[in-house]
Amino acid sequence: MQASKAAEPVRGARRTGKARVEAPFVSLERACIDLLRANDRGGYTVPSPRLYPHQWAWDSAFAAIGWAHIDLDRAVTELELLMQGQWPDGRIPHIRFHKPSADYFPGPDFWGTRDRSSITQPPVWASAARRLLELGGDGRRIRALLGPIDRSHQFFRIARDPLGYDAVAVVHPWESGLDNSPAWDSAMAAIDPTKAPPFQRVDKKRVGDPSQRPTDDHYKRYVVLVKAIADSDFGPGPLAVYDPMMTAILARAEEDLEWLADQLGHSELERGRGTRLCSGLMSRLYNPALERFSYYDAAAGERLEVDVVGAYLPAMLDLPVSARVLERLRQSYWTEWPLPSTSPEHPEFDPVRYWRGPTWVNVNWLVADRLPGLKERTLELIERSGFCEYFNPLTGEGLGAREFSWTAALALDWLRGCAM
Ligand code: 2M8
Repeated sequence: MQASKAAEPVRGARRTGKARVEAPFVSLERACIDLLRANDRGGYTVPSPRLYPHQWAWDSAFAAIGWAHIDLDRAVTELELLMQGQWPDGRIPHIRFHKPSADYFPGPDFWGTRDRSSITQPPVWASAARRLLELGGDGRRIRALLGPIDRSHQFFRIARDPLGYDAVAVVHPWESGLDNSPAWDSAMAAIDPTKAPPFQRVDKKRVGDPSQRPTDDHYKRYVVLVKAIADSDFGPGPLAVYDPMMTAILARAEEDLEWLADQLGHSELERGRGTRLCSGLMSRLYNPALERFSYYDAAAGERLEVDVVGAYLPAMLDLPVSARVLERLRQSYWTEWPLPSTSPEHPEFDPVRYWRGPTWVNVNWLVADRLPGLKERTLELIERSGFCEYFNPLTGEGLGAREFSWTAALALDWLRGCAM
């Protein structure tokens, strides 16, 4: 499919800043395009202008998927800039700080780096590159990304699998992308918040209602981990939790990288890594009694049975148990506005606090082709509440940042008839 040329703005829609991006929309598709253009910083897309003014890794890959429907060359540039931030050991930093900004904490000085963070994020960039090629992106430019993408995948095996499980263990909740999920609570309990150096949060000022953001106690622990990683020469630090969702995303990315290598003639790629990750998921993290996946705290040697959406996300893959896991997910997570990020039955479920209950468009996008009705319901939610960062799964209220890029990018991908 060829990306079509962007249409002119539609009259009558409400404006915020330069873009017409607030519900009700005259044209949702038009509003998605306007939002991505408004959040473009000349080659990379900020997740949201006020709360997240830098380049975040998985946000950027999702934005590239949106851009592919507007301007394929611009979409490839997004991934090129993302890969340019790569560390020598292959990791793609979860944040790249292109310009200084007082609007975000922690900045590079806190990370102990010049212009990038020292942890990574869910590796969705191979899957984004695949989408770009499928939509007609420049094969020569995309081929040049395959070596760096390959090295970014190898980083997980070298530095994020301490027990040799053929799975991914995150070293910071921020690395998982689901930062504040109850999945990390028990491992984070071992991190001493009193060790945090003095710091000033900016996020609470940007999102008016602090009940939608992590608590100060959690933030102190995040900061302690950032410092511990810097102090260990950017090695793993004290936390390592095997994460089924991150592992599933990498397994999908490995499949997509193999597909790209076949299409573009990249013969150096080592094959079969995706299959190994699927075996790791099944043998190490699947719990047949619960019909979902577990987390595993490698530092404590403890299996963690937490009922959060990430425990079901491996069902995005063709695993022998996927149908069963999807059925469970539908039974427990089909709220008024699915999917909540934490089961409503979980004692820590909170419908407004970030990653502890709200619905997120990127999570839905990852499984939507396997859960009939989810795509339509999510588009309805965006039509109704706008391009919010996340949404109350019970009421549909929009929460967190407004003008949030991946909400628009992935909605546009759906509207143009694509599925993961
Ligand atoms: C959130 O994470 C950042 C830290 O990386 C933050 O709260 O400051 C998460 O939702 C993460 O998944 C996302 O990539 C980032 C930017 O949208 O915001």
